[in-house]
Amino acid sequence: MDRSTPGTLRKDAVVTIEAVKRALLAQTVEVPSWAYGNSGTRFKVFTTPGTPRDPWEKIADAAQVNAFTGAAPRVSLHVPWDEVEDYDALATHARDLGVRIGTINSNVFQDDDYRLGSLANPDPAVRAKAVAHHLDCLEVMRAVGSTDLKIWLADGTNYPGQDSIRARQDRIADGLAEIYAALRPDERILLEYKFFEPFFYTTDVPDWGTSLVHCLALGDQAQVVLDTGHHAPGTNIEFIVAQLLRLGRLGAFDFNSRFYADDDLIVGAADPFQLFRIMHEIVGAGALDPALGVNFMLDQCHNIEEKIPGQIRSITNVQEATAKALLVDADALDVAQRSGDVLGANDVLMDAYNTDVRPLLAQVRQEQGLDPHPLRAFAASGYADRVAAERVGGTQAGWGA
Ligand code: AOS
Ligand code: ZN
Ligand code: ZN
Repeated sequence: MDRSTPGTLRKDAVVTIEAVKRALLAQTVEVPSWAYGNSGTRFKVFTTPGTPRDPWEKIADAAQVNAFTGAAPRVSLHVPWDEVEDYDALATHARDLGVRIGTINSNVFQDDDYRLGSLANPDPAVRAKAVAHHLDCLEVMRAVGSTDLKIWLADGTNYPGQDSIRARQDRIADGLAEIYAALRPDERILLEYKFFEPFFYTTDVPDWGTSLVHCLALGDQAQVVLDTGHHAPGTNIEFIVAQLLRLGRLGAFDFNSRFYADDDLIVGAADPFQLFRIMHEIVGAGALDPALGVNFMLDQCHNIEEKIPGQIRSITNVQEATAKALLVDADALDVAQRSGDVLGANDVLMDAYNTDVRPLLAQVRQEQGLDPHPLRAFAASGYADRVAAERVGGTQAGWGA
């Protein structure tokens, strides 16, 4: 950054800008299959024309996001929402469209048996059923060539005294240990946390501390998923990111935005500055490098907006926050921090944040052979009209992504 002209890219900093461009080119974000289905609230599910009718069409839509951004080569699946007879064929279908299947998400929250929880359920038969579902998910992973199993447990209680808080932790630890024991050496469990909902008194994995405690007990192949929408208002999420990175236990992000709680709005829409601060921690730890194992995923739903453009916007929002984080003058920041220059340090960060990185990203896309404006290019492609004509009766995404 040129300190004399805040908000502009330094023209002579060729090496720096080239390095930033390289990092942006290498960055990928995984998209969720459920973002392409209809979703909504308990009040109303609005439908959109051309909504995918099955997992094959969801993957086709996800492939469009990759085609126009060049940055979304993986699609997360959800079992059973994306259940098919032939997973091998689904993986081939994805590859034919230029993407591949990423994380497999389990579902132990939609069955009547899970009224009192899944792995934490007081009934051993229900716990066994929840473990078995996860073992099935491992088989799906292997069939589609994925190595990550993402577990979000909706377990919790609604009333004080309803169940033993401690016993539920023990049951979860035992269930997770059974699933972990079935992992192959290259596979991971990604354990997500969420502070409340669907239960409202206790949640059994409510925070990063609880998720981390379980992951530490399991072993190196268990890591924490940080869903940006799953925190109480005012939580310093970048602090959690920094801590988990220190410990080598940040396995993945579920990116989205929230104004209230788990709204699953487009990432970077509610608080782009927070997203920048998160990406600053990522860049500072070198964790953009896939070798560190942090999977950047979206976990969103698009209740009223168009879905493919919603996903494209999400990818470009992540790219913009990343570009700004990459532009932070690390040396100047270090000097300011070491010398106790409080405002100077803050200024270094804000200079990067206030830079308009859209021209840089447009350039990166052009150099990739892509249209510099993915949203406009997608709109001009005619894909949305084509699928609206072809597809009738799109499916619902499933409950509350
Ligand atoms: C639920 O609130 C979580 O965000 C989950 O990550 C996710 O939506 C789910 O795993 C999809 O089944
Ligand atoms: Zn999530
Ligand atoms: Zn969520």
